[in-house]
Amino acid sequence: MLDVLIVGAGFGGLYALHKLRSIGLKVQAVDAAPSVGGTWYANRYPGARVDIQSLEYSYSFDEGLQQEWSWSERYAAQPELLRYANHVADRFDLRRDIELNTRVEAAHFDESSGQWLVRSTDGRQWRTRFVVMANGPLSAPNTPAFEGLADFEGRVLHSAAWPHEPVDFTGLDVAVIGTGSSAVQIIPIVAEQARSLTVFQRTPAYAVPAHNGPLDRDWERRIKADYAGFRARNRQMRSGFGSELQPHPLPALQVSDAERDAVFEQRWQAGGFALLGAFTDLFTDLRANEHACEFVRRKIRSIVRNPAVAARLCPTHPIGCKRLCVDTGYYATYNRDKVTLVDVSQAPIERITPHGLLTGGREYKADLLVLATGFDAFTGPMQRIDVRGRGALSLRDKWRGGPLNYLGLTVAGFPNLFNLVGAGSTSAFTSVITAIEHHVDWIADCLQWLDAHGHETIEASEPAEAQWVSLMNAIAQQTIFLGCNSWYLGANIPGKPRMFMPMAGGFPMYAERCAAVARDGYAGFVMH
Ligand code: NA7
Repeated sequence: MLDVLIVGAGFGGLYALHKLRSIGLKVQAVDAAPSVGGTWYANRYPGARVDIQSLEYSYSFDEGLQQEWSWSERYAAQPELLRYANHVADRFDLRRDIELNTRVEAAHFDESSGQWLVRSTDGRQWRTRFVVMANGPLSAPNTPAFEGLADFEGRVLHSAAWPHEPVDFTGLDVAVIGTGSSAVQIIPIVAEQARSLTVFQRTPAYAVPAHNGPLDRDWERRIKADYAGFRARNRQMRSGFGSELQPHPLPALQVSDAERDAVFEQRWQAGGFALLGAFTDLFTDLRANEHACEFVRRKIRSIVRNPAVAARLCPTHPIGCKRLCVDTGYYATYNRDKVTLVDVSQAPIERITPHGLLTGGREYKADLLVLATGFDAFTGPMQRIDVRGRGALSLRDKWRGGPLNYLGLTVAGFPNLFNLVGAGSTSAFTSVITAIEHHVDWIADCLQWLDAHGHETIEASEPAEAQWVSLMNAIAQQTIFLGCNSWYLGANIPGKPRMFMPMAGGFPMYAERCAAVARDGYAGFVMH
């Protein structure tokens, strides 16, 4: 019998295993993949790279680890992130408690024993007191049900299920569907190699330059001289990162056009998410947000030489409403003669033919099709497992109208089950590793508190859950996030209920709420 079974051995599962083992619990982690690393094992497409600077997208829980690890680039590429996950697994001797190639298909709460029974697809079973779902909010790839896909005679590759051997695009006519973060990274690289590249765009993306390059060693030394202070300052930021570039003291609407543009330009030069941190009202005031939108549109028009193509690339939704893309040469790629941009916003992809794609009554030939079509975010990974709580309540049923949750960590009716960085948490808006560490530390404190107080189980109450969801909705209403069809809203998956799934209140507010609940003896939870 286990104390804790952890589903997933990505960055969340690895830290959960380390932390929960360190407080004396018997812990087992399982992962469907043949490797640790989670997202950074699965997303191995060319150009896959983190969109938050590596000095911030890394674990803070161990001073030795953060001092000894040295990133080669400002934004690490997928192979380096995977090496880091493996290094962490070895350094903290985690592998002895990880079963790889193990896909969990069911987790059922047994009310008579107060234990969970977890089953894998190969028939193995575990009995455990607690379950930590560390299967990642973006781990269920979305393959749209395009008619004719099975009849395509070339190769079809999904960005999140990329083959292990290198893919050579040389001499091929390649089609990419999607223009989200994954596509924005893939497109410039495919364009280098392919004979031709046709990009099928449903919604244009805002992309800002990463200005990636070798990590500045002086900056690294300065951060490492006080890494703990740097992390603490980051945790005071709404996003949990980016403390070195504080927002302008005035809102965007209270400065002159010239000053606003100078700030945006400075942020554009800094690269990455800095642009969205320029002013405090960009996420709460559509008029302020529009200034940032127009700034990026002007950049697009200045980079892309063909005005018609530039116009097609200019988004109209609020910037940041969909996750901002951090790019290397994305817009400039459209200046290549061999790259064609096809707008499928009005005339959707009708079908995949044996030799290409049909849209707007025209067939576009392709030898290789890349689906950079994203994920069934937050709920997909959870609902692909048959999770049943009290009274055999199925999570699939409970979440039919959207992912009800309390604190983004728990679901009423599912005792002793914790969901890492899922719906209701700030994960999508922070450096996810900061969010992971916060969740795991909260769970570890909670489990120790339960034992100290002689409780066997903890579960969210329905009123607390309802209040949390209405708080999440109320906060989202005050932002620009409801102004587009994003994966935050479930709008990218046909038929998925629309509910704004992340908590948009910012990391400090969220962390304080979670801390207050714990301080109040786990207010909103029922213990037995
Ligand atoms: P995203 O950001 O969800 O992007 C998926 C893209 O695929 C996006 O442009 C979609 O258009 C497009 N898409 C999805 N379905 C279709 C159909 N049926 N037809 C045409 N186009 C379609 O996923 P990513 O993998 O790029 O990034 C996910 C996150 O990973 C990212 O936000 C970072 O956090 C890291 P749409 O915009 O929905 O119109």
